[in-house]
Amino acid sequence: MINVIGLGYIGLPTALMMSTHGVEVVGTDYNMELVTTLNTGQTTFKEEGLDDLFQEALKSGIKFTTDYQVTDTYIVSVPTPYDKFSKKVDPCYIVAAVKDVIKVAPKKATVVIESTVSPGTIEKSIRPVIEKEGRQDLNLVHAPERIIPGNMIYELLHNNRTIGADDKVIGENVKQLYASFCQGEIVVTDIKTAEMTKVVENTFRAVNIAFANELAKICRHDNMDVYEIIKICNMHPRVNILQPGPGVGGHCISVDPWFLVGDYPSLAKVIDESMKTNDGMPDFVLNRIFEIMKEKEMTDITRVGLYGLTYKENVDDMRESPSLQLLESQERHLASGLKVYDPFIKRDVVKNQYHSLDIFLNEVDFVVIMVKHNEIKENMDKLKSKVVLDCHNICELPEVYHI
Ligand code: SAJ
Repeated sequence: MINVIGLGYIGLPTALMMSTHGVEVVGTDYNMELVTTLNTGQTTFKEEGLDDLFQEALKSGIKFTTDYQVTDTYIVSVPTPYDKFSKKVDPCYIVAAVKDVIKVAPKKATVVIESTVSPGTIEKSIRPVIEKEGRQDLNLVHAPERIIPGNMIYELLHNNRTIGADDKVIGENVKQLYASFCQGEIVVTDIKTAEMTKVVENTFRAVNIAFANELAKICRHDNMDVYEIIKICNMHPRVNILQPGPGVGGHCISVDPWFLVGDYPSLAKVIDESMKTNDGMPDFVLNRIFEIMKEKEMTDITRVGLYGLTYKENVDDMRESPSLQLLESQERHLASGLKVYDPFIKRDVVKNQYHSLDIFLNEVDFVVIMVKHNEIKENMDKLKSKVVLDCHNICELPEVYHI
């Protein structure tokens, strides 16, 4: 039996996937409310295909509880925040989960950590925890998750994976477990390499996006079309530039690269600058709104609306989202009034938030497309009479503004 600890964005789909592939699974989370929701037959977030997988897993006998199980394999998938000041990873949730596992784990059990951590974290922060309790018999393994919100189910099945272990045999055993559902290639390596590869993957993307954002600023300054330029450059066989945007959100690409800056401040220069570039984009958009209002002789900020609150398209996750950062910046500048709408956010989370696209559009003359949800792509004609700042180059109406 596998005990999956932490039933969030990664733990839940992973537990369901194993359960539907012949593995006996118990999911544990210390959040009683979350466990109750799952036990009443409902999922806790929206994700393509998740509900169907959940129903299938219930039929396969998956269980959810707040109790840690006595078993030989644990998978820990809890969040890893970072300290905003030092930029270092904060492994407190992993430490807490491992301490709880130690209390019940039988001799020689394997503890697989899926949560993203910076290189050396397991050695520096987790191993001492098990040693302090005299539990050197436990096997620590790192199997960083790699799935992208919006396409999690497909990617769980098809992505390649990395398993880091001290011992090849233990690594191979864990590989067999993941191979129960994973059709990709599974590489076994050591723990520190596995930790580093995960952070590097997200850093690669963050730096590439920062490059695109920097190009957007250069092109804005000299009146060039950044999208046309990136499109042509990407026709070169060895160039693959990502897309500029209103900023980078989510709990991965906007967070993980900071771990390297925090641990290697005098070495991680390109990464540091890239992160600052991406973090500066919501302010850049705010400034574009100001410029466009001036050009259009608009003075009423309450007639301006942000479309989208989530960190990217077609998900309901708002963590670190560029829209939230922009609204915070508005407040820091002692201003208020921007209207907001997102079809995926049903509760009121910010001021002046709307829950109907049509009512929102009735109340604004200037729409800023912050997120490229399918909904707005399908309703582009409703923006015909509006001033539009399209941060994703998805709107083909004439006279649209870009970042
Ligand atoms: N973004 C851009 N321009 C782009 C692509 C994305 O501005 O060309 C923005 C998005 O709008 C979003 C942010 O970047 O705000 C991040 O979105 P994303 O879709 O690139 O990635 P995440 O954070 O949802 O998921 C990433 C993935 N990592 C990589 O692609 C290397 C995923 O595979 C990881 O599992 C996940 O991080 C994680 O948990 O680490």
